[in-house]
Amino acid sequence: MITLHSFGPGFGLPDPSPFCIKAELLLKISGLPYQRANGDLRRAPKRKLPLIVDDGVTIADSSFIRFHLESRHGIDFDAGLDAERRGTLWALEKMLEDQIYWIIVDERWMDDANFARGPANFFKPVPAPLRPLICAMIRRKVRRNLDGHGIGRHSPAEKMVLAARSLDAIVGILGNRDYLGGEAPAGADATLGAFMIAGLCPLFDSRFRELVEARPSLVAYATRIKERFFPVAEAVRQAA
Ligand SMILES: N[C@@H](CCC(=O)N[C@@H](CS)C(=O)NCC(=O)O)C(=O)O
Repeated sequence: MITLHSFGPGFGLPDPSPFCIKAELLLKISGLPYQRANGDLRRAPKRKLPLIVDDGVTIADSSFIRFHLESRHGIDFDAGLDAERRGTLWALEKMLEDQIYWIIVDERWMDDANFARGPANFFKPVPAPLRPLICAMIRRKVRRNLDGHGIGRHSPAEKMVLAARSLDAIVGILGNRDYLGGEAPAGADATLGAFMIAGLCPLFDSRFRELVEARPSLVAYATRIKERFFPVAEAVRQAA
C-alpha cells in the first residue's frame, strides 16, 4: 500500500500545501489504493512534503511521485493526449508551481492578518514564550525565499498583473473542457485542481482569489475537482 506523507487537512482545505493536494489528486486519479500519514519535515529527504513511501521506497517531490506512479505502476496520466497537448500541460503545470505557488505563499505569509489566520497555527506546538521569535525567524526565511525567487521584488500590483496573465493562459488552455485532459483528468489536472482549490481558500484576504473568482470557468473547474475527488469535504462546505 502506498502511504502519502502530507500535512493533513488545514485552512479548511484538504491540505494547506498545494503540492500535497496535488500528490493526493495524482493518487486519486491513478485509482491506486493509498493511505495518508502526517509527514515529518525533519525526516523528509528534501525537507519538504509531500513524499510517498511505496513498498519501502521513499519518493519525495510531487513530480517525482508522478513519475514513480507512471514507471512503477504503469499509469499514463496523459493517455490519449498528443505530444503538443502533453507539452502544453506540462508547461502549464510548471507555471503554476514556479510562479503561482509563490504568489500564494506571499499572500499567506507576508500579510500579517493572513499569517495570523493561517500559517501562525503551524507554530502552536512551540512553547508560547518562544513562539513570536520562531514565527519571525521563519517569516524572514520565507521573505528571503520570495526575494531569491524574484517574485518578492515586484509590487503587489505587478504580482497581480503576472497572476492575471497566467490565469488567462489557463482559461484559454482549459477552454470548454471539463478537465485539462478533456472528458477525463490528465496529470496536470492534479496540479491545476490543487492550485485552484488553494487559491480559492476563503480563509485569507487574497487578491489572487479575486482574480480566480473573476474567471467563472476556473471556479466551476475547482468545484468539479472538489466534488469528484474530495466529495465529503465539499458537501460539508456547501451545507455550511
Ligand atoms: N517541488 C516540491 C515542492 C514541495 C513544497 O514546496 N512543499 C512545501 C509546502 S507547500 C514544504 O514542504 N515546505 C517546507 C519547508 O520549506 O520547510 C514538490 O513538487 O513536491
